[in-house]
Amino acid sequence: MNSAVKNEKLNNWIKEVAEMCQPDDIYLCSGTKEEYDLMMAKLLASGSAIPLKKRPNSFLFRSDPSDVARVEDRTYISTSSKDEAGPTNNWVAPAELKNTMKGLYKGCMKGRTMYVIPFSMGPIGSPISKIGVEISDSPYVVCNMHTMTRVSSKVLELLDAGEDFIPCLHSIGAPLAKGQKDVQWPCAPIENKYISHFPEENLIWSYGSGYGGNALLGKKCLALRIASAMAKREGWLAEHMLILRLTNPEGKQYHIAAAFPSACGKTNLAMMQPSIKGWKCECIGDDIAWMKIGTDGRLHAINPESGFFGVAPGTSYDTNPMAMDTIKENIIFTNCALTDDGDVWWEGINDAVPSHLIDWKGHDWTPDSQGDAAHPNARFTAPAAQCPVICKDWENPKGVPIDIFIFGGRRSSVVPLVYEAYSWDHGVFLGATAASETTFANIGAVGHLRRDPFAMKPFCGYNMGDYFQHWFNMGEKLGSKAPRIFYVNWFRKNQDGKYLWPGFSDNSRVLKWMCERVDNKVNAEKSPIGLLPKEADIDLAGLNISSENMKELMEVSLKEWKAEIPDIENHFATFGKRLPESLKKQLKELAARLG
Ligand code: SAT
Ligand code: MN
Repeated sequence: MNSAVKNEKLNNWIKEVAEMCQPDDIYLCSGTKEEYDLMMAKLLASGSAIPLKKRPNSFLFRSDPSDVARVEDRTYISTSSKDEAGPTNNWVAPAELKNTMKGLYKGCMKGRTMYVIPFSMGPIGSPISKIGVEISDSPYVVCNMHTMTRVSSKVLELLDAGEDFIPCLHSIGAPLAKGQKDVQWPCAPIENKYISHFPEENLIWSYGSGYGGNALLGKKCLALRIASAMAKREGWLAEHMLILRLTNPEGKQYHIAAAFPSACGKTNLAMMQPSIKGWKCECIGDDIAWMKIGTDGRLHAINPESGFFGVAPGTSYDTNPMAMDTIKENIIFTNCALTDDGDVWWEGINDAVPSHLIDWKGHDWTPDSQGDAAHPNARFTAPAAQCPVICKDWENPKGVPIDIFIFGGRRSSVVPLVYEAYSWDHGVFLGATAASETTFANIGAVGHLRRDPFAMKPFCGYNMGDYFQHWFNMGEKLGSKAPRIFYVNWFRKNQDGKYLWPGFSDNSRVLKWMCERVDNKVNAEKSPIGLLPKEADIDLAGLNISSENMKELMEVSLKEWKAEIPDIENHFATFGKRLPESLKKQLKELAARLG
């Protein structure tokens, strides 16, 4: 190791893991630029990284075709009883799961270097932050962790000063025999992949995948699954939410936290540039929010990450110009296509489809080829500080006070563009019943409707019935200082399958209405599902949208909504005794309003 670790718990853990995984070498990471360059040089030499002529200090990676997204089927919440993990999680008893995984970990780092990566989620030293140490045998993970988290030797100093850390063990599960040549993206077959969490002891064990949330353990594993369980115990919130600051023409600021499932446009909304005059939007985070009640009694949010792991396909100067300007240099691209002049390309990046590309699998591609050139879950890893509209308070350890919560998902029908909850409890009901058509962000069936409560179905580290109750409890603590809650659907389609709402920068029109509701500037119309905007109250100035389209967008069909009730009942039934009474009450009230 290039430097000694003084912390006893860390030292013992490193020894224990090294004995089990048997790496050739151990390397303690310090988080410097030199270290990043060194790792990249290794990845270039091994042929894993492809330098991009068109983007300084940027590299393209191609994953194994079996390792392209999170694997929810192979993700476990291992609590002592199955009931604690609840119906939304896969469960295996801790002793059994550890036993299985120890068998896989044995000798799994042979022929490789074991990297010890000390990192902070949230600004280093902030009382709201948490420390993790990831052990990984992937230099690609080291580079990504540098961007997505704060990797630093200062974190070790905090450990020396007595702070605790969350151990995050990761192996790609591909030992090398002596003389064996490495492949471009080593990983284990799907049946050997395990993404395991032991929330009762704040521990993460991941095996077999090198991709995104499966491998960058600070993200979904620590900042959501483990943190949500900690937040429940400690009385705060760890949520799958973007955070943005909206400023109105008079200079008043509003802070919005919004939960949408993976690949439903959180990054686009977080960096959105309003199409309405005089309004300004700044980005604080695009994926995760940690929120605590401050001394002022309000809920304050921080973004625990320091980078964006954004979906590339569909990102363009039309849809998200700020992301395009963020990813000009110092970027890791994964599973994008490569142009002949050394740039990345993906479906939707611009109108011009090149006549020749190398696709994400490394094969020649022309517009006549079958299949996409970039994988639909291709990603960019980008430093948040490079975003032109990053908010000056994005690293403020005090966080920003949240005014508005938004829930939503992808629904081609039924759900209107926007509505407001009648109360906090009704808002919790909206979060708990949120549904979305599934995307490529998880390996599994795409496009089918699933209930994804609070966009946390894949990320809640304990029984989701208890999670709902935790939200009710937080509302009680917040009282009149609780944020207002809204539900949106940018994705409603007409009968021809065309989107009814332009989305992107025009979503500012919907956010403006929310701010005006918060300020009691506009009344809303009561409907069975919640409070709807009055026709004239969504600012459509400069937007070419027909009033028929607006009507269709805002339509609440009693018949369609009545048909949702049995589905919600089934969804709720899965939580059994853990389903809060308040949710049953909300469902009854909805049914009564629908008549
Ligand atoms: O792969 S990640 O889990 O980090 C991305 C996502 O699904 O949101
Ligand atoms: Mn996400």
